[in-house]
Amino acid sequence: MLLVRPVARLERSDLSHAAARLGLPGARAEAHGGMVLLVSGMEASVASWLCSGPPAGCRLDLGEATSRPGTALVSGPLPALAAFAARAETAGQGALAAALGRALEADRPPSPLHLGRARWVLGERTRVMGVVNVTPDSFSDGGRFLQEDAAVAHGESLAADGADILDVGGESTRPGAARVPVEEELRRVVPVIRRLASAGALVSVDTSRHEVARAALEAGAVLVNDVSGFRWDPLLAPVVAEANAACCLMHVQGTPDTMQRSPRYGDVVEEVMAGLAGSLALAEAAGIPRGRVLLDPGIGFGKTAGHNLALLRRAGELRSLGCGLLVGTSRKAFLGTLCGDKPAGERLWATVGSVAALAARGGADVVRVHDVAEVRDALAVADAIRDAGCGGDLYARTVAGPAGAP
Ligand code: PMM
Repeated sequence: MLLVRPVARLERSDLSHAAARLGLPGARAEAHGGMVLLVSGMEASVASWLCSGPPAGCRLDLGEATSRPGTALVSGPLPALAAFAARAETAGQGALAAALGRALEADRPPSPLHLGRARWVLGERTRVMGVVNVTPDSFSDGGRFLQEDAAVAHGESLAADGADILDVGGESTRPGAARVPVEEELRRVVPVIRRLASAGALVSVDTSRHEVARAALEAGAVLVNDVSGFRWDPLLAPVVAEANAACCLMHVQGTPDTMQRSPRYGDVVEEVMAGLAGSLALAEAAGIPRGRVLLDPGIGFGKTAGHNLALLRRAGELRSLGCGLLVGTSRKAFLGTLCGDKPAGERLWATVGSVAALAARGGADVVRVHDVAEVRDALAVADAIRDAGCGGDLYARTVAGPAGAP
């Protein structure tokens, strides 16, 4: 799949990593001003068009021909890259032009997300999805909210803590989890969703099954959170489309049964991006517009700690898919490992650290967490640091015009 993504450059070493991805010696990687775009999955005809007329005012490094065919780094000032995208369009390279155009827009907020009657303007602040697991076996809170009343009370308390949306799930997706019968999943989630939604909360349902999604949407849910990204149940996307609902499409390598056995990637960001692009295509084919789609890299779902960290560091690169991003790090195993093998119940501060680090870099529009009050405070600070504008009086005013203009 042809993909173009902006290389996140926090440090000089990021460029050498990009060069290594292309099989080039690190010393050859040099940004030619402005942005650096990593192109992969080019067919031979696209690559030879690229070589025949390198973009004016930009630098082009093609990937090593035998081991990394179809890859390139293109860098340059934004106007030169935009002109190059326009030239690709007129030359009949529509797919390359579209992918370049989306990558050039990646630092702009995606279009607002429509959730039932609500409309979230993305980019303003990081929103919080509170987790309500109505399960006996979820990895961090299994069994605590299995009874309907306990689940509803928990949802209400997360809403009072400031959750923007509540994610109600009736089937654990922890590694090795067995599937529950549909009737049982319905029995667990539908009454809880009905009560929370009728009390005024925005509610999402964490399910991969169309039967459960349909009943949850009828009971008042506005978003379907599918950890399979529409891959496991072909009837799910049409149910979401028909209800004009929103969806969160997550990437997973394998299934919960097998996913943590030995996850492997050549380039984790690229493969997750390709998977999410495929899920987005399934959504669009079913008639779900991008303004109703969130994408999620699936932290811990068929990924090692190293894969998770690379995805969190480079989450912004996934913005070239043009949708809002949801990220779920809450209490996950890699956080425990980073903090000296802490169990799930002692990963609150590690969770807070992860969402703050992510938010300060603009890496997520929504975070999915168990501990809403603590995360809201951390996000208030991280978002404020990210958006800080005033650096003293000289920054607060525009220069006065002539004749005493204000
Ligand atoms: N993680 C879990 C469950 N559902 N959904 C999305 N979109 N993203 C996630 O990271 C995610 C998810 C596992 O956590 P839990 O068992 O505590 O709910």
